[in-house]
Amino acid sequence: MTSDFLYHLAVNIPDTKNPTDIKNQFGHIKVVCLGGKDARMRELAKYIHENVYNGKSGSKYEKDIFEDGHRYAGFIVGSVLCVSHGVGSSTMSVVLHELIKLVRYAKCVDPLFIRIGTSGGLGVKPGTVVVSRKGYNGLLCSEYEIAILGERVSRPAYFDERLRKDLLDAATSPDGGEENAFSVIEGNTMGTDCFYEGQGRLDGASCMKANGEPYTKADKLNFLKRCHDECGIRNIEMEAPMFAALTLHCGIRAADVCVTLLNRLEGDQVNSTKAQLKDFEERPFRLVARFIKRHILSS
Ligand code: R2B
Ligand code: URA
Repeated sequence: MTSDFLYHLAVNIPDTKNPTDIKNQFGHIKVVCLGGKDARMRELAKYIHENVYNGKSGSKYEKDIFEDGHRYAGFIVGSVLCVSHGVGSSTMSVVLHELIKLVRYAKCVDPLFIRIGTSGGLGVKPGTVVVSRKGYNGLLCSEYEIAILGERVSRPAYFDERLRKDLLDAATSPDGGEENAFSVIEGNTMGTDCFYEGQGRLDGASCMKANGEPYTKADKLNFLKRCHDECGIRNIEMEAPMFAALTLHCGIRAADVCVTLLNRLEGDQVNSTKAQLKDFEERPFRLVARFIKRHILSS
């Protein structure tokens, strides 16, 4: 394309061969952090300003650079771009396509994409942070299937190994001790297209099996135990397979870092208090900020 308009970000690139403005604004970006909510991404930018750059990022990190698109929010802080992606794969894939094009037009060098999210845990203590190895879909296959031109296209859905190891390394201090008062583990992540029935919940508007009968608590627990025992799934969210597959397909190194808000073997309702939610949601910030300091800005 000789020109491009990234519609949902309201970013115009009149000359893709010579995208001077885009290079000036985004060419220095090394890490793109993605998370569901606009406000959380604004907080992440502030957190990185304070904790990675010691208050001296020199960035207008509170300004939403994608506000004209009215869909997603974006904040630049130093060499980090924090962007919201909404709920679910279809919503996130739109912003992901446009961001991948953006970093390519800007000629960013080996940019890393890291999703910082929330999830339901499987057999792990609420508040645990899971760094994903592979994404699994709701049929317990590690793939992302999408219809393209009337055909099923299936793509592998695993995350970058080196990036995952570096993130796990950031959980421990240089002397080998734990850096955090919370656990950081690796595990596989199921990403579903439905928060309720897709995740085997009993608190949705419908809880119905394929045969048209309602499913029971025992059915739910059987399924969740299969996820845990047969597939090594430790958390459930709504984007992992698509995110892993699209980044892998486009040659972008990516990671999924999610805190677990509850243990799904014990219940379905997310009823953490506001203070608990704030503490939990900040945990992936702490890990990713330490990773950026240790592995990105020091090199
Ligand atoms: C985790 O939380 C959201 C649903 O509440 C969804 O975006 C996800 O993956
Ligand atoms: N997000 C999800 O997708 N599932 C949960 O159980 C919690 C957060």
